[in-house]
Amino acid sequence: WQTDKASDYQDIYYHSAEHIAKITINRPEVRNAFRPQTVRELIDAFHRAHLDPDIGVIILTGAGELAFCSGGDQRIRGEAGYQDDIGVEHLNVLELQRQIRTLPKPVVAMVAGYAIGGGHVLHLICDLTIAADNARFGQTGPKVGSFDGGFGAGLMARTVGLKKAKEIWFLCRQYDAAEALAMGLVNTVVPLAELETETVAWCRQMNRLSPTALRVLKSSFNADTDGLAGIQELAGNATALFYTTAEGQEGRNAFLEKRAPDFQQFPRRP
Ligand code: 2NE
Repeated sequence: WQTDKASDYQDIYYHSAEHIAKITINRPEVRNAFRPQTVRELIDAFHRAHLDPDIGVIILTGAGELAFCSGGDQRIRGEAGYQDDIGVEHLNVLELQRQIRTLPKPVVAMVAGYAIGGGHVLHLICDLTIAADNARFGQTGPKVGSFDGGFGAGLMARTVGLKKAKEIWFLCRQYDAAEALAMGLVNTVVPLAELETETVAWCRQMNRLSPTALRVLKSSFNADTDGLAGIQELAGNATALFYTTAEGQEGRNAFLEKRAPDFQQFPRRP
């Protein structure tokens, strides 16, 4: 992996290799819990990977073998969110969730150890999850006075079914990797020592496929759940593809050349 020297992140790492970006939450002393700064840096890193034409697939992971992420840092939880350095309270992880969901490249959660609370929702939001055999999953919200009724509830129900999703939230149990696989919460489970090799193999396989097909498919999976925002995402791909056609370009050219557009030259296909 190459370290990104341009960034001066405190809470995360950004690495890249072979058209893969690897974004790592680096707060192992708190099981990779996030604070507002962590989330701000993650948003910046995902933005970077999104815009980099050399990157096809993104991995999200946690430093060390004990945790992927344990959710919001409870030590700095104030009365209306998680406090930053100047005392402003945030729930900016919700913005990060939307970003991971809508950025047009596959995002793979690489989970060793705990994916708990808001950290569990982060892996859920990722397109695929590769789990090590020591991974443990669960929500804690009702135990610690919190909940995620957005994607945390709705996407969970779509992923594992309504009954199981309610069990996960209502009982706050933890599930091991085999149980997570059985309920469709993860894509595969591998020995801890093989976690990164296997994850990279999945990423390489996706990178050999058509980026446009993957892009449109990702937005298609969102379209039926995300209402007009989902349709906007899917339709944006249609617009971008239309821009690449001679028919789309005729409209732009005619405007720039101050003439009437000639759309008659294009077929009206059945
Ligand atoms: C993650 C888990 C299950 C790990 O257990 P274990 O036994 O392996 O470790 P331990 O001893 O609990 O944790 C090690 C150190 O990490 C800190 C602990 O306090 C401990 O610190 P020291 O005693 O060594 O000083 N730590 C762990 N998680 C932390 C956290 N989230 N914030 C701050 N410090 C944390 C176990 O630690 C656990 O259950 N952690 C809490 C999980 C949790 O409840 N997360 C918040 C859920 S709410 C949320 O994330 C959220 C939301 O619901 C809606 C919007 C946004 C966020």
